[in-house]
This record gives sequence, C-alpha cells and structure tokens, in this order.
Amino acid sequence: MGSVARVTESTPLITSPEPSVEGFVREYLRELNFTQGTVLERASTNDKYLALARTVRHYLMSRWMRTTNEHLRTQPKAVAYLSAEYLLGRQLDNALIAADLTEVASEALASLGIDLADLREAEVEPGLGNGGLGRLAACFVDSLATMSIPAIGYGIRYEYGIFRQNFVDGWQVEEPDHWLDNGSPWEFAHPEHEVTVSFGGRTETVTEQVGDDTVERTRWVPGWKVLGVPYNYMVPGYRNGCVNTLRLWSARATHAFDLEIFNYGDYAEAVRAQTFAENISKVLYPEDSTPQGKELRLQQQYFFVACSLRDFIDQLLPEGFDLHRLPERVCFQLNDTHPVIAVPELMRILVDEQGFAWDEAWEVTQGCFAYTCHTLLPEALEVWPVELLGRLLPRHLEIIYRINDEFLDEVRESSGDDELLVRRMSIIAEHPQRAVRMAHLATVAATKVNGVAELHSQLLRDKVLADFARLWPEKFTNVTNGVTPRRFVRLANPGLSGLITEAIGDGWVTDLDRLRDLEPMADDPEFRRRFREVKAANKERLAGFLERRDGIEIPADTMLDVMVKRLHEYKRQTLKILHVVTLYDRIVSGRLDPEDVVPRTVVFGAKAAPGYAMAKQIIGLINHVGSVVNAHPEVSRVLRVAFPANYDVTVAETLIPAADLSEQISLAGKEASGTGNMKFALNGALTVGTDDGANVEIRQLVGDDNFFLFGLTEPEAAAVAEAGYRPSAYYEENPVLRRALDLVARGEFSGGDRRVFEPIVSNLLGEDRFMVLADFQSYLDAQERVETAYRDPDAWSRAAVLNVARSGFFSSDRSMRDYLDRIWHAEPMEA
Ligand code: GL4
Repeated sequence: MGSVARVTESTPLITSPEPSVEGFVREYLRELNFTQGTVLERASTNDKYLALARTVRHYLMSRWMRTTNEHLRTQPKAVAYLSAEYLLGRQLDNALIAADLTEVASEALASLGIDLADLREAEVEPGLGNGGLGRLAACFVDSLATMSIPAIGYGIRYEYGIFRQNFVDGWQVEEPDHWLDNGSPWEFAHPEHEVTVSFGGRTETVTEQVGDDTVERTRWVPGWKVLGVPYNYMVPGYRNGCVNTLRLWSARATHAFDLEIFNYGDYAEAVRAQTFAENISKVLYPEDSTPQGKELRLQQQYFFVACSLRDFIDQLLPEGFDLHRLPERVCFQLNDTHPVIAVPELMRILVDEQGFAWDEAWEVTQGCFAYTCHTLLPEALEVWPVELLGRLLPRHLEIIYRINDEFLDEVRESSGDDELLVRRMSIIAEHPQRAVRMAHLATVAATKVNGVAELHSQLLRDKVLADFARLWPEKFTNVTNGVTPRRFVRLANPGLSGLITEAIGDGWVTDLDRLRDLEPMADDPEFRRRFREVKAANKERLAGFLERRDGIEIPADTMLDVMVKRLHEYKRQTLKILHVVTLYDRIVSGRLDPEDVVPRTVVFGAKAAPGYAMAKQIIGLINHVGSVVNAHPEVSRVLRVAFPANYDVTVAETLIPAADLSEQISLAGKEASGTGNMKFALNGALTVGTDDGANVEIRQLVGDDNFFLFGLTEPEAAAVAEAGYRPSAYYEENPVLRRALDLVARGEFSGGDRRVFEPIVSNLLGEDRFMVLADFQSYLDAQERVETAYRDPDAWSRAAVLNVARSGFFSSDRSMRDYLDRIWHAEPMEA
C-alpha cells in the first residue's frame, strides 16, 4: 500500500514553460523532431497534430503533477467517479483554452506556416460513451477540476468506442471506431501500476487461528485472471492551476497465465488466451437505455471497478491507512448501475482480505457509495441472471445474497412481514429468471440515491423506487444535470462568448449565474442585432462544415430546427418526421402556399443501437422522407431535411451554436433529464418541448413566453395509459394525422413499396407505447406558434437572449456544488 510516503512538499518538479510565442515554437519543434522523429518539411498533418498535442501537454504538466502531489500529501476527502462511459470529445481545444494558450499556439504555428484549424481537424475524438450519460461524466470531471475538487474519474479504455455510423441508401451501417490508430497523445500508460482482477472459480471455507479463536473464513478461489493497466488522462481545470486525473483501465493477459500454457508448448493457445483476456476492454457496448445483459459486459463492469477500488486503496491512501475510516476519505459515485458490482467487491475486500466483521464492513461500505439513477424505463434497469453472476463472480453472489437476507429482514420487521412488499423490494428477482436487480442493490448500499432532474427524482420516489423511498425517505435527493460552459459555450461558440464577455466580462465562464446580467441586453436592439449576427455566422460555419464533411447543402437564412440525440422510440423522432411529412403533404396537395411557410431546415443527428430494429427503421424513414422532400422543387424551397451521419461531440459543437429551435419532444415521464436541451438553451435556441426531464426546469427558468410547450403531462400520460390507450382513435379522428400516416403507409417515401415502413406504421397504430399519436396535434399547434414567433426576428432574438441569460443554472459547476452539499461533503483544494 501507498506511494504517499514518498511525496513531500519539496518533491522536485520541472516547471512548465511560461507561455510565449517563441517558447512555444521551440517546444513544438522539439516535439516534432525529438518525439515525432520528423522535420517540418516532411511532417504529415498527423505528425504535426501529435507534436502539437504533446507541446500543449508541457504547459499543463507541472499543474498536473502538483495537483496529484497535493492530493497525496494532504489526503483530503476525494470524489471517485465510477463510470463505464466518458464521452470526452476532442481534447486539443479544451486543453488550449484551459491553459489559456490558444492565441500563443495559433501564432506560433502560423509562424511555421501551419494553420491551427487544420490540426484541430486531425484529432479523432475519443467516443468512449453512448450519449447523454457518458457526456455527463465528461462534463462532471471538467467541472470538478475547474472547481479544484479533489477527484478522480475511473472508467474503461475501450479500444473501440461508439461505432461510426454510415448511411447506405438511407439505412444505418455501423463501422468500428479505430480511435487509437493514429496515436493517442493525451494518455499516459502506467503498466507498472497494473492490477490483477480475478474471475470465475469457486469459494471455499477455511478455518483460521486468530489469537485464541478459530474463525471460519470464506475464500474465493478464482478460475482465471486478467491484468488491468491504467491509462491516465489529464483533466485540466479552466485556468485555475488544477489538473485532475481520469484513469481508464485496459485489459491485458496475465503473465503467469500464458507462461503456463507456453510451457505446454501450445503457443497458439497461449496467444488465444491472451486475446480472450484482452477482449474485456475491446469495445464499448453501443446500447443506451437498453442494456443487452451480455456476459462480456458484466466482465467489463467488474473489471473496471475491481481495478479502481484496488487502485484507490493501494495507490491513493497512505501506508497502513485504517479502512474503517474509508468514508472520511472517499465517496464512490456510481454512475448508473454499471459500476454497482463495486458494492460486493468492497465488502469482499473488507471481509475476506482485511478480516473485518460483516457489520463493520457493511457500515464502511454504506458510507462510501452514492448512486445516481439515470433512467425511468424499466428495460434500462440492469439485471444480471444469478446463473451468470454466480459463474463469473461466485463470491460476490454469496455476498449479494447475504446483503439481501439482512435487508429483507429489515423490510419484514418494518412492514409486519408484508411478503408482497418483500418480493417487490428483494435484490433478487424471481421472474422471468432469478436475477440480481442492480438498482436495488445500489439503493440498499448507497448513502444517497439521486435522480438527474426534479421531475425524474420525483418519479423515482413515487414510482420506480417508491418502496425504498418510503423505507428511507432521507436517502433520496435530486441533483439536476448540467453541462460544462467551457466546452459548450466558450469553445463551441466563440462568437457568442465574445459578445457575452464584451457585455458582462468573462467571469461567466466559471460562474455561469452571471449570465443573469445579460437580461437587460434582451431589450437592447443593438445587442439583439449582434446576437443575430452571431447566429448567422454560426449557421454559415455549420453550412461549411456539413458541406466539407458530408456534402450536405444547408440553405442560408432558414430557421434551423434541430433534433440531435440517440435514436430511441421514447424520444419520438417519429413525431418530428411526421411534422415534416405534414408540411410536405400540405404543400404538395396545394393546401398550403409555400409563400406562407417560414423556410426551415430540419437537422437530425442520431445513432441507433445496432440491435434495435425499430430505431433503425426510423432512421431509414427520416432519410427517405428527407430525400423526397429535398428533391421536390416546390417543397424544397421552404423545407429541407439534413441528416449528417455519425453525430458525435464534434458535430454537436458546430451544430448547437447554429440552432434556432431545439427539439425536446420525449413523452413526458420518459426522459430522465436530457442535457442537449441545456446546451441549446445556453446557445440561444428556443425549445419546443414537452414537460419532461429538465425541460420542466428550463421552462420555469426561461419563462413560458420563451419556450414552446406542448403535449401530455406525465400524470396525464399515466392516466391515458391507465384508461387503455388506443392510438387508432387519434388516427380516425384527425384527418391531418391520417393523411401523414397514410402517405408513409402508401409508400410515398419508399418508391411505392408499402412494406418498407409497415413496421413503423403498424406499431404507431397498434401499440404506440410512447403516445406519438396522442401528442401529434398538440405538437403541430406548437409548431404553428414557433412559425408565428419566428416571423418577428426582434421578438425571437429577445426570447433567445433571455434563454441564454436565464440558463446559468444548467452549468455542471452548479451540479457539482449540489453533489458536494447533498451527497459528497468534500471540499475544494486551495488554489
Ligand atoms: C441518460 C438519460 O436518458 C438522459 O435523460 C440523461 O440526461 C442522461 C444523463 O443523466 O442519462 N440515461 C441513459 S441510460 N442514457 C442517458 O443519456
């Protein structure tokens, strides 16, 4: 245990260079020549990019070393964020703004004849997450560093991140994401700190002599092992001297394992075993909100939490630290159920390895974990079949059983043996197969359980985890999500950032509440004019970007209507495309004069989980409708559909600042929070949205006049479902809806072939689980209001400016403060 003893205040450190153009040129050429092994004249773009990334690192390095040393030396209470996903986005620009180096770097490169913008484009973003949940983790580590909170992020270094999406004839095709192929200048491998992780095998009981007593102990005799190699990433705070660490684990075969097989002379088998072990960190599972329950996924989960707990205890605590006091030193934040196997793992370490009594160990464990739930969909709550968990982690299953036994005793006692309640609350589900309910395990173990928006936390208390909330009301809390203003405003929207800073100074970048000071500017015609100028420039930038990247043409001067998020039925991309179909139908049938239409470009961005057939159908429908709309001479004058493939963080950074209208149209009660919704509001788009997730809070803050609300509320949707929802009734009663659906059904968008989109049509008419048809008319009405509002540019930009001014609450810095106050009780380090 413990490298801590070696850290003192006088630990020698090379100091990072002072930023200057000449200095930067020198450092850059040194990297290009000495590390990259090339000279300027022969260097490829990738060479130049890698040299640049490494040069930028120099300027953050001594902050990083100092931050790490201070944590080790002073041993503050730390936050250890456990997340299977970090959707980081490109690193270069973020590092540059954090170090306040953008201008220096750009000038230095220019003096060498290099355009910084070209090198930016060379970076492949690390897509180690699926969507909102993974991006949230990335925003959180950014905020923690910017607020100088002692924190470490733990996760998995997937060799392949989220797949690359392509369209072939409008249908999604997936390709592997080779993000590491051109080198990975932002990571630091530390094989010397590798950790061994065990799997499989069996447990046995041994008797041991402890003093005068003989005690029985359970021992895990594993069947196989893998190594976890840590890769460290800098997480630079914004110009504050703090650089935290993100530690991602990569799986390797153990040396012992292959030696044994080599000794039998079976070289090929040894290599196969190696590959088997290394598969664990090979690929990110591409399901968002619909986990597949695959064995390899459970292996990934245990792999990374076992590495992380071991690492925290062995590397970050001082020699001989008394683990009874672990809750004083750390809060392990469980990002959804993916890392929940950490709970029995810590119990195993304390009881089996450290000799704690069960109750002592349980008290420590309960003090160390907090759990964030990110969903309301029952199918997104992970369960692991007992058969699988027992085979992979036999000791952990025993521990889970014991936790459950003691927990259910408590339930029986407090409920007067209500066996129905016991069955509902049990960590073990009996049907359709015996399985461990990870959300129950997390809730039982955690000091605090939080939802990610007010409405979501309320629904967790009232519905999803209602029995638990009755038993332990004080355990439940809310922390509304947030997004980092550094990446999503300062870096993504330089135009707006400049305008804001000119008006109110630059304090908003780390204190987003200051955006309030912009409110009076909403009434200043000159400010609004400049705001519109920025929007127009951002649209032009987007047009250039999509033209280069996808060959997509975006007409100038149209309302930019954007729906970007994972493709999921509950998010209701279908509702948006039915609106497009309706506009098309009205124009084509002559019932709407194109002159009376506000010209708009509808932009979609969405990946579908490769195994989610309906989601892929919907992608096909959007693309096919888009082709027909864009090819129609009259319609395309006022309506365009653009669906650039492979929506990712990089695309988001160009798209969101250009948007006029933000589509947040999930069925109320289904989207836990959403975070895209916040990014749009902060960049001055108006929202058309349901009363769902964080939309509720956005609307409350920006005001009803500056938000287009539509649709059933959550209680209304619940009541409709309760009464027996019949989608076909809406179809029969609403001729506009009928015409739109009939067009799809008749093959208008599939070359006359009625079979192509039949599954979508029959699903909508038959089941329509997410009530697209029930909300259709209300959505059309809201879009009418959008059109009316957009016709008045002054009123529109006033509302847009108010959206910016009133959205400071959605900074992830505020989320971090809430976690600190309500859950972690940790303190910032002194700067
Ligand atoms: C999600 C929710 O669906 C999304 O509403 C939320 O904003 C996000 C972060 O809390 O978490 N849950 C899953 S699973 N994926 C998400 O994006």
